[in-house]
Parts: sequence; structure tokens; C-alpha cells
Amino acid sequence: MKYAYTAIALLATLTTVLPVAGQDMNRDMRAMHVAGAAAQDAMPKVSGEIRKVDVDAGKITIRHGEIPNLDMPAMTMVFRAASPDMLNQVKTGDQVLFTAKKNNGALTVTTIEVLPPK
Ligand SMILES: [Cu+2]
Repeated sequence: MKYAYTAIALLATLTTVLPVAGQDMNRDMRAMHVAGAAAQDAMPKVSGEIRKVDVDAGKITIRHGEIPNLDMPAMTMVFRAASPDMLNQVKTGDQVLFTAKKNNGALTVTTIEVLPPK
């Protein structure tokens, strides 16, 4: 009998709490969507460390932080370089700030700057 009462009380709590939580989540997701769209226009600078430069392939491997405009968490991955010139400006181990976007389906580094060593 006591168990049944507890279950009913719990159910009542859930039905009153859940709709509110749902509304909050919707609002948060809308806010995130707006923030994401704004970030895409601004092309946020992302911090990273150069892991590999492949001049022949025009590719660059970067261990990068979160990339908001690509909805991407921190990871190590290969990017295409927007220009061959860019690959001559960096070397393995460099700390960089870069911007990246999806270009014809390929994730491409569009700008890159080397940070001074700490
Ligand atoms: Cu990535």
C-alpha cells in the first residue's frame, strides 16, 4: 500500500516536472541553433597543434579544439589546405589558430596563423 502511494506520488511529480523540462530544452536548442548560425558567418578561430604537414597531398593534420561552426568536438584529424602556400607556413609541433569550413564536402583550413612558442 505504501509502495503504491509512493509510485503515484512519483508519477504526479514526473508529469508536472517533465513538460517544463521539455520546454526548457526546446528553448536551449533554439538558442544553440541561433548561436551556431552566427558562428558560421564569423568563422571562429580554433586553437590547434600541427601534427603533420603533407605538402604533396595538400593536407594538414591538426589536433584541434572544438570547432563551433562545424559542430565538431576536439579531435585530431586531417584537413585540406585552402592554399599550398599555407602548408609552407607551418610545421609539425606548431601551435596555431585557424579557421575551417566545409568546401565541396571536404573539411578545409581557410586561414592559419602560428602562435609564438610559450
Ligand atoms: Cu575534427
